[in-house]
Order: sequence, then structure tokens, then C-alpha cells
Amino acid sequence: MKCENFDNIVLLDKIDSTNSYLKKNSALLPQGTVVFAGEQTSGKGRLSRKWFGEKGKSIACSFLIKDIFDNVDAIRLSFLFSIAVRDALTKYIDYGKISLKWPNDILVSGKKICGILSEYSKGCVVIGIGINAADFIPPQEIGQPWTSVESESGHNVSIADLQEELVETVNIIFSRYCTNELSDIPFIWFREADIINKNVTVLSGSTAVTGEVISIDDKGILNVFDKKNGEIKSISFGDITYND
Ligand code: BT5
Repeated sequence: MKCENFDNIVLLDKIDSTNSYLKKNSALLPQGTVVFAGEQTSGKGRLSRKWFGEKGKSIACSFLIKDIFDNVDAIRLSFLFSIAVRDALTKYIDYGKISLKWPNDILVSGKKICGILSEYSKGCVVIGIGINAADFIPPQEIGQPWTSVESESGHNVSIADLQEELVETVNIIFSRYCTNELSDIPFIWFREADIINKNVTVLSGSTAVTGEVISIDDKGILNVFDKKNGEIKSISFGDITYND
């Protein structure tokens, strides 16, 4: 993995998806490329879900990390970036209100403020980050509680400042990862997300598992103790809800 800072900043006015853009152009672009889009016409979530935003009210960006030879690194990086976004948001919002939700959501007082989409393609990882800078009118129901930096901080938020702070924080966290200071990801994420022993339901496709979170492994797989049948279920993807 290349460890150079993210300092090749590409600003696009409008694009389908910043993740798709980086995946398409990864061979031509250097390590350390970050692409920001004013607007995405086809922003993506996991499992082909949609991600919404509005020009002037949303951050949509993707970071390119090259020379990744192991998919595990891709997963670890997505947890690392969640921590970086959380840290960037603490410049605006009280640390105690921000929570990390498995696998890569960031919530404020239980409402989603940021989603992260990590994709592995042709030896590269693309980490896409969507942040609601201000409230906006989504083209269709978002389908879950959500919020924005402006509404949580009570202040106007400059998109340019937020972009700059995000890149700055990612660079700090990424260089700590490169010097092995944060190599314990996703265990660090697990501690900070504070979900051990929590009663959850995880829906993965049509399978629902309800039980107590007991651990995470180095690939970000969540181990949940299913009390009904006394089994430990290892879950690699899905949507989690807290039952307490
Ligand atoms: C995510 O997926 O949360 C990952 C979102 C990543 C978006 C960024 S934007 C830049 C880059 N380029 C892309 O094309 N994507 C990345 P997931 O966990 O599957 O959540 C998707 C769900 O979040 C949707 O089904 C909605 O319920 C909800 N959602 C959509 N837009 C939202 C928004 N603006 N704020 C909060 N929730 C939203």
C-alpha cells in the first residue's frame, strides 16, 4: 500500500458518482487523489442502494489508495476512514453525540449524518464519503432518521472548510495507520463504537440475527451470540439495529 498523503485534490462540478469516477480512472490517477463533487447524479450506497445529496449542502468525495494487494486491507481502511470522519466532525459537533455504527455509518444522536462506501477494484481501494453538511430536500424518502452538520451544530457550515478539514484529518489518521500506530483497526473501531454486549438485530439480505455482540475480527466481521440457539453467528455484511 502506498502511504503518501492525500494532496491531489480534484474538484468536479457534477458526476454520476465519485466512487465510480475513481474506479474508472484509477490507473491514470496518482495515490493521494481525492475527488470532490458538487453534485452526484447517481450517488451509491452499499448493495446498490442510493445516496442522496444536494449541491451546496452535501459533501460527496472519494479517496484513492493504490497498490492494495489484500482485500482485508480494504476493509480495514473503511473502518479507519470512519474514525477520521468522526474526528473531523468533532470540530462542529460534541464528541459524545457522535457514534459509529457497524460497519461504516456515522450517526449524531442516533441519526445518520455520514455514510461510507468502500470498494476494492483492480488493486485499489476507493473510499467514498457522503456527509450532510446542511439539511436538504431529498428526491425521495431517505427511509431512516438523518441529520446534518448545520442542524446539529446550529451554525452555518462552509462546504470548502469542511472539505479541507476532512482531508486534513484523513491525512493525520492515515499517516498514523502507515506508521502502525493505528494498525489495530478494526479493533480500535470496535472499542470506540462501544457495541460490545449490546443487543442487536443484524439483517443481512433476508437473514436476521438477533443477539449480543461479542467481538469483531480483523476482517470487520461481527460475531453475535444468538441466544435462541446458543450459537455464535459471524456476520460480514448487513444493517444493524440496537434493541436496548
Ligand atoms: C452508505 O451506504 O451509507 C454509503 C454512502 C456513501 C456515499 C458516498 S458519497 C461519495 C461516494 N460516491 C458514491 O457514489 N457513494 C459515496 P448504506 O449503508 O447502504 O446506506 C444507504 C442508505 O442510507 C440509503 O438506503 C438511505 O436509507 C440512507 N441515505 C441515503 N442518502 C442519505 C443521506 N444523505 N443521509 C443519510 N442517510 C442517507
